[in-house]
Amino acid sequence: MLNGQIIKGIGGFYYVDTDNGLYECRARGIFRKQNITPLVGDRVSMSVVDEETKKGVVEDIDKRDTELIRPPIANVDKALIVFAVKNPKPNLSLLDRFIVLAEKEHLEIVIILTKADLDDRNELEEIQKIYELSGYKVIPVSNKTKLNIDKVKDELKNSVVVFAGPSGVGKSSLLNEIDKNFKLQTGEVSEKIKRGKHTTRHAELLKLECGGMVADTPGFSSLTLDDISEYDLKDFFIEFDDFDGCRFGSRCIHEKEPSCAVKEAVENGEIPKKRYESYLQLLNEIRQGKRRY
Ligand SMILES: Nc1nc2c(ncn2[C@@H]2O[C@H](COP(=O)(O)OP(=O)(O)OP(=O)(O)O)[C@@H](O)[C@H]2O)c(=O)[nH]1
Ligand SMILES: [Mg+2]
Ligand SMILES: [Zn+2]
Repeated sequence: MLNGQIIKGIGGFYYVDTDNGLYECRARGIFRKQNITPLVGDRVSMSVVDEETKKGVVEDIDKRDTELIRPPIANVDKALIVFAVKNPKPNLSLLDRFIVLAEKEHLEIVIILTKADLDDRNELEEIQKIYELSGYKVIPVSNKTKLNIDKVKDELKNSVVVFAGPSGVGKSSLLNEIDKNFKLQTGEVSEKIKRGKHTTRHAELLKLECGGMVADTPGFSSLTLDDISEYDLKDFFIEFDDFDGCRFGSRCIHEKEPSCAVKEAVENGEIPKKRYESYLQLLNEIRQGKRRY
């Protein structure tokens, strides 16, 4: 038996990186029966079927430290959430959904705003202000002018990081700037509808010269918050934490309750209105989703 990590999965094959090299593995049938899908990032035990052709079988999956369903990846400790300021137009509701899912997994979060070179109406600054006020680190980037590529590199040191965001925002382009050896495929954004073309098809973990690992992933265009209850949602909007003086204490969901410190902070501009509106929208979606079942 060998220990290793799945760095890529394509069409039922899992590529396991071990001290003895890279193996192409099938998963044991029992996983399918138990409804377990191996994920990129999984630490596994594998048996060798043929050493010559480097073929094997994934026998066992270690307990995951963290797990994301979209993009599908296990055991990362940090998420670089990548959105473009333009082409495609940033969907902040989608950004907030991803933040919620990443907070739920206790990932460290950094927001990367790409295509700064296309920002002719100062939209980048507006978005940056919102998320910095919420407490997040925001890095404006341009893969064209190479703005802040070094700052992104600093974020990758000694960490296992996932790049996540919609199609066409420049995740693979940014990784190619970080390491010229990656040579990841990048794709045009459609002229007419200004959307990405889903160029990256599979999540892939790549080794960094500085010691860490980074995962390029396929872009996504929607996210649902299936496993989160309406009472837990507030815990994943970290800016609410600073305001705990609600009359109903920790039971307050900051919606219709009187003397709510969070609502007051929104009025005062201490919590961004956009984020609070996003919170209410997600709260309602969760309730409607629950009613369906
Ligand atoms: N102007 C400008 N264009 C960029 C920048 N970064 C990427 N692009 C372009 O945006 C397009 C999409 O880039 P990709 O790197 O393929 O985007 P992606 O996020 O990996 O997309 P998926 O793999 O589909 O999820 C390409 O045509 C890039 O040349 C940038 O900073 N500025
Ligand atoms: Mg890509
Ligand atoms: Zn409240």
